[in-house]
Amino acid sequence: MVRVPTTRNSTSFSPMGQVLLVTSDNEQFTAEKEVVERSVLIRNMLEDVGESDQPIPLPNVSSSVLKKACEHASFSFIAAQSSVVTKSVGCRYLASKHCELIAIKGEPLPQPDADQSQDETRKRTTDISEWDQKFITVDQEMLFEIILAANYLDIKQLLDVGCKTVANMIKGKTPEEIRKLFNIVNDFTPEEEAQIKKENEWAEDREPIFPHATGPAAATVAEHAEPQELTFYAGWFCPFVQRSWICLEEKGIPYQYKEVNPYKKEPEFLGQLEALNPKGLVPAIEYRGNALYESLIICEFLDDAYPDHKPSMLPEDPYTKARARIWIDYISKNFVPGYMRLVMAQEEDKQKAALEEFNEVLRTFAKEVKGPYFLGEQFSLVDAAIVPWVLRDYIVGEHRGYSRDAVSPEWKRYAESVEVRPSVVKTRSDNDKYEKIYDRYLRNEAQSEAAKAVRAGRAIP
Ligand SMILES: N[C@@H](CCC(=O)N[C@@H](CS)C(=O)NCC(=O)O)C(=O)O
Repeated sequence: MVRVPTTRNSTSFSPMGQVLLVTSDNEQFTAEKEVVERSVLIRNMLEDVGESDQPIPLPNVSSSVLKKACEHASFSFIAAQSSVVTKSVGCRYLASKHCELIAIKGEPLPQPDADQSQDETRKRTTDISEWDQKFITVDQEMLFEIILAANYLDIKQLLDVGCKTVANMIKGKTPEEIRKLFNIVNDFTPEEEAQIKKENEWAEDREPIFPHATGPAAATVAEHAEPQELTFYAGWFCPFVQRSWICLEEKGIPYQYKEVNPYKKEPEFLGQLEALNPKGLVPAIEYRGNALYESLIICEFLDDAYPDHKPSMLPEDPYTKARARIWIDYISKNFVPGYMRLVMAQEEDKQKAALEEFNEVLRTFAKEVKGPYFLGEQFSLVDAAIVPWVLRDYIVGEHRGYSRDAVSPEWKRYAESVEVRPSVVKTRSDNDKYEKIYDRYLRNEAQSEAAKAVRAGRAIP
């Protein structure tokens, strides 16, 4: 019988209970209950069986891998305990003993468990603490066994360390080098390989953009493949495009959707888009042989060119219409740049200032909302002008501390009303695809015209 390293007999100094585990090679382990409960699988099993002396079988984990898993669980448990004021004297003692040990060895302390709000960030970085790096310096067979065991035992932190290690091994390598590293046989035909390369070409671009709409927007694109008197040159990812797209959908105007990547400054593409829009930006439209651009101007044009297609995006009454335009102008001058400044802010103090400024802009806007939409019952261009960024507010939620609740109850209610409007849902792609684009903005590395303008303190083009 093996006693797991880093755990001790509970009666000697720890009030924690002990658990008996049996591995695939029939070794028996005793381990501290609170340590092995880092495994969701074991925690659930213990809950199911209740107080019992019965050993817990782990038929998918060998003794050598379980030893490693427990070593990791033990350290992350200790780190968590040492970072909070523990209730149990035994735990505190255990924690301090291990911290002393680490301090003597001059090693950095492992980080405590990431809480739920840090979950997304955790997934996106490949940073590994020094302790984890040493821990995971094992041969490849053991590395993959650890990953499989972490997945089976459902130990989030250990799985992260394993997967990030593999991700770091892959980073920057060619497919051939990766095959060599992991001993993978290339079973693609040259034709299959060429096809895969072509499909993934976009990832090599300076501003990599997934090539087409996804989620509900993909179905909307498919419904608008046939030529019409109006061609909509669009990028599925672009919030400005979404404004005009929402108006097309609201009004039920027949249009042909054409996906263009405005960042891919290829001569034939640029020729086509620059002829349509001298700024080289999407959205642009071609209507009976004439070109137009600028999202909000396209929206107003649709009202004028298609008067029989209801609803109108601006109200009939001149005063209400003028007032709607004041708030559309407010969105363009305050809200959109405020959102971008917040996304692109790097230093903590700048992020904090940008968040305060952004929240204030939203609060001011929300006070004017009649509800459920800006002008009341009628969905209008004010809503279409702002809602693309309402859909994308989870980006600043995850990375910049924004929350709808923290703005105001009026804002939260408004955001929840506009984001479920059918024309909004129909033009929406999957969040994970938007996220990829915002990665570059979040690092302040985006090279779009809008990003360059924000960086230089100029108005967005
Ligand atoms: N003011 C323009 C902004 C359009 C815009 O910035 N579009 C972006 C995509 S979201 C673009 O085409 N960027 C290409 C580039 O920056 O080179 C509008 O409202 O239509």
